[in-house]
Formats: sequence, C-alpha cells, structure tokens
Amino acid sequence: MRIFFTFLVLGITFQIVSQNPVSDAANNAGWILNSEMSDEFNDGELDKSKWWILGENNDYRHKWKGRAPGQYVPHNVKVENGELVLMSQWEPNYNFVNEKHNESGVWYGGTTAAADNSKPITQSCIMSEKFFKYGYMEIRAKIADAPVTSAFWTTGYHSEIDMVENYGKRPIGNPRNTSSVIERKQRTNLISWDPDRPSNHQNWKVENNMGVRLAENYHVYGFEWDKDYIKTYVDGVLLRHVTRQELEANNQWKHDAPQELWLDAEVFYWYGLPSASDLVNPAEFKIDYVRIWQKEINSGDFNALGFEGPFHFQGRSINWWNSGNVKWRLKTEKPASGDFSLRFQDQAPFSGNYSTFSPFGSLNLPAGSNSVKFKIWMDENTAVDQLEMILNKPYINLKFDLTNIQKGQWVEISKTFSRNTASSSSLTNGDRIQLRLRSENIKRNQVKMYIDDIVFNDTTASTQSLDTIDFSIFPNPAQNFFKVNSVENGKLQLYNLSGTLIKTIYKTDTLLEVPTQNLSQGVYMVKFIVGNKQSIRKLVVQ
Ligand SMILES: [Ca+2]
Ligand SMILES: [Ca+2]
Repeated sequence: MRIFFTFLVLGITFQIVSQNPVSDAANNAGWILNSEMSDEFNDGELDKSKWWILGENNDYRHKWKGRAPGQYVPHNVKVENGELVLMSQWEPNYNFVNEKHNESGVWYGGTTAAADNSKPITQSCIMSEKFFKYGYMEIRAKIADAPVTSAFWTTGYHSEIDMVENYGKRPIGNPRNTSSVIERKQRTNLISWDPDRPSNHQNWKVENNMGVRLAENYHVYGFEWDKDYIKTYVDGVLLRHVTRQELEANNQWKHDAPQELWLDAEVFYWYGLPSASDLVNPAEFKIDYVRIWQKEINSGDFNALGFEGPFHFQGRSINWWNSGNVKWRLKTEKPASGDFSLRFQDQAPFSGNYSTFSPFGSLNLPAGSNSVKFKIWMDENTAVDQLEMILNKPYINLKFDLTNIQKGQWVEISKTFSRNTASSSSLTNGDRIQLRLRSENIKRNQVKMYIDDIVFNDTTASTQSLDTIDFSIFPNPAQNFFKVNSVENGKLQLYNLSGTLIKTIYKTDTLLEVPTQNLSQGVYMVKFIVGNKQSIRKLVVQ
C-alpha cells in the first residue's frame, strides 16, 4: 500500500513537471502540449516522423547546407542518454560539397580563396517535419563548449525567429579579439526576409549577459510567440517582453505564418573560426527535450490553395514562389478565409509578365473535364482586364476576364476546362498552378488585388442536388479503415478539401473495406458514382 502510494505521488509529480512550461509551472495560461512537435529524445534514436536530418541521403531539401566553411553532415546527429546531440567536428578526410556559401563567398570546408579543405568543419542540423502557428517553445539544453553556435530557431514565410543563438567559446588564441562576454550572452533575433523591406531595415536583435558561461551548464530556454507579443525566458525567468505594436512600428513583425523548427550548430567567422585544436574532441550541443505548447493545437497541414502556407508537400516545406521583384505576396490583410490571401500590389511602370507558382507536382487533377473557381478582390483604383491561370502539365492557359469584376468586394469567378491526360506528378516539372498578370492587361498606373480560396472540382456545392445514391460510411471518424455500405456498386473518389482527387476505388460488393494507411489525417469528401448518379459524404480520417 505504501509503495503504491509513493508511486502515485511520483506519478503526479512527474506529470506536473513534464506537462507545464518551466516559465508557467502552474500552467495558468492553459497551455496544451503539441505532442506531434515535442520530443523528449528518450527513445534511443531520432523519431523520423517528427524530424529530418539535413544532408541525410545527400538531401538538403533545398534548405541550406550550413554556414560555410561548416557543413551540416548527417553523421554528426545522434540520440543518446535521453538527449539529442548535435556535434561539430574537425574532419580533414570529409568530402565537402564543392560549393560556395552565397552570402560570404566561403567554400564549404575551405576559405574564400578555395575549396581546399583547410577548414574541414563538419556540423549538424535537424528540422521539424511539421509546422505550427503561435505557442510557447522550450528546450532544456547545454550549448556546445566550443567556437560554434548552438541554436534553436524557426522559419516561415519571409520570416525567421532565432530563439537561442548562443556562442559557446572563443577560439584558442582569440584571433578576432572577441570579448569574453560573448560566452555569457543569450541572444534572440527576429528576422525579416520580406523582399520589400527597406535597405536600411533593422531586425530585432537582443542580447542578455546572463553572468555565467552558458556552455557550462544546462539551461531551460523558453520563447513565447503570441499573435500580440514575444516573450523570452531563461530558466523560467522572463528576460524580454516586446509587443507586436512596438515591433510593427519598426516593420519588424513578420511572424504570422506557420513556422517550422530548426536545431543546429554553425560557425560564426566574425567571432573567429575554430581550428583543429578547438575541435580535438567533437563539440556537443546537447538537447534534453523540445516542448511546444499551444493554446490551440494547429500542427496540421496547411492549405496551399488558400495561401495559408508554407505547407508540407512530398517531404518538402514549400510555398508559392515568385522572384522577389515580382510583387505577389501572401498577406494577412484581407483573407477571404483563413488568415492569408495572395496579394498583387505594384505601381507603374509595368513591363513584361508577373507570375507566381505553386510547386511542381502540387496539382493532381484527373483527365477530362475539370472545373476551377477562386475568389478575387480588386481595389477601386485598379483596372486589370485579364488574369491567366496556367496549369503546367498538361499545359493549359485559362484566361479569366476581369473587365466587369465588381470592385472593393470579394467576387468568385470560375471556369470549366478539359485536358487529355491527368496531372503529371513529377516534382521537377509536373503539374502546378501559375498565376500570370501581363503588363498589357494592366490599364492604370497602379494595381492592388487579392486572390484566395482556389478550388478545383468543387464537390461540396453539389451535395444536395446530386445526393441520389443510398450509401453509408462507417466508422466515421475512421482510424485504420472505413467501410462503405450500399446495395449499389460503382466508383468511389476521395477528394481533399481543396478539391484535389486523392484516390479512386472501385466498389464491387455491398460492403467494401478501405484501409486508411496511405491517407493523411484530415477531412475528405467521398464521391460515389454509379452510372450517371452520384452522392457525396464527408469522411474524417484520424
Ligand atoms: Ca530527454
Ligand atoms: Ca486564405
């Protein structure tokens, strides 16, 4: 009885410790742990459903390879003794990638002069597979006691949050004559990558002298990213509190898009690069845990057709893309739904074409007839008479006449089209959406318009009028499988909520069982087609 009681008390104690932020031990704020993004690193190996290692299988997913001469390499990532360990090493025999870092002009493993392996520094980085928006992020970690950074940071659309970016130790001999304070500093940066930022833009960069060498011990680093403010903590003590208003006054708030997590080690050559003797033993950034709490869990996939990106697609975090001088931007100013819409805003002179692109392979439409609709909002002072939506493979250019669009309000426009083949799924040149505005179609000297909610092959609108087949789906929500019951047989099509066809199944018996292992969690529309009749049901996969 007594043993049981002790166990129970320990159990409760453990729960309180593990479930609440160190900065809010009583959880007065009502934080909910986002278990899909949090990790205790207690399982002996890295959980690949949560994290990916930059450079594993030579794949950097078009992110970056580290701050040259340091290069992220997968063998420097390990999980042991309940910790994630990110190493930096001196490895003269490592075959560095033959590239220059485009910002500094430094070769990986070398110098600005050559890829000569004279600075053979290998480092490490992991990133989260998922995104989230707003919350409290906490790590318990011991930063590397070496001339490298130990960092916990995030990136999202045009934005970066460096919650922890601490430098462990000055190099032997201190070649850059750096003050010892650097080893005691807790640094936080809010970075804007907005291509429209002015050339004199200053990012929010703050440092606190913590009075102790941070590499000597474990500390708990906390960071609260709220829609209205930012707070930073070390060991549960509030260090900084800055409001969105204060940041917006200096154009420093760019942090409303979902973010993904980074944990890494880099070299900062401006503090002096490590030499072989600095890295006789591997430098180790040790992370006991990463915990992400939110007021409302939102770590799911984001809808590219509603411009709520970045979104997770084929193992990549990707967004709509355009060159920085082409003024298509995701903005929170005027969403038709969600938080974001796509804005085009620019002034004369106009020349050439202005295009933005969804990723290759992101469009998956069947052969034959299809439909598309989207919402558009055009400013009173804008006169654009045509917008093109080009679908890449197979190629078709859908021209939308905008001459009679009502201005100053959201308007829905639509088109039906037909293509001979289904979408190509190639990730290098497959089907995608290009929105193109030609300067010859711009009739005034300024343009401001928004687009949101692109929907292909809308199945929801026709639910009532076409609901003519008696069928049922159960269990719903479904976990490992769902069953479809109907005396009629025919074709079942699963669409996601953006109208993309995900799967086609032929039903030949009264009761059909469909496994869900290849379906991601979420809401689907199931269309059942028998001859010229069809019905639609909503299905939730958990
Ligand atoms: Ca741990
Ligand atoms: Ca939206």
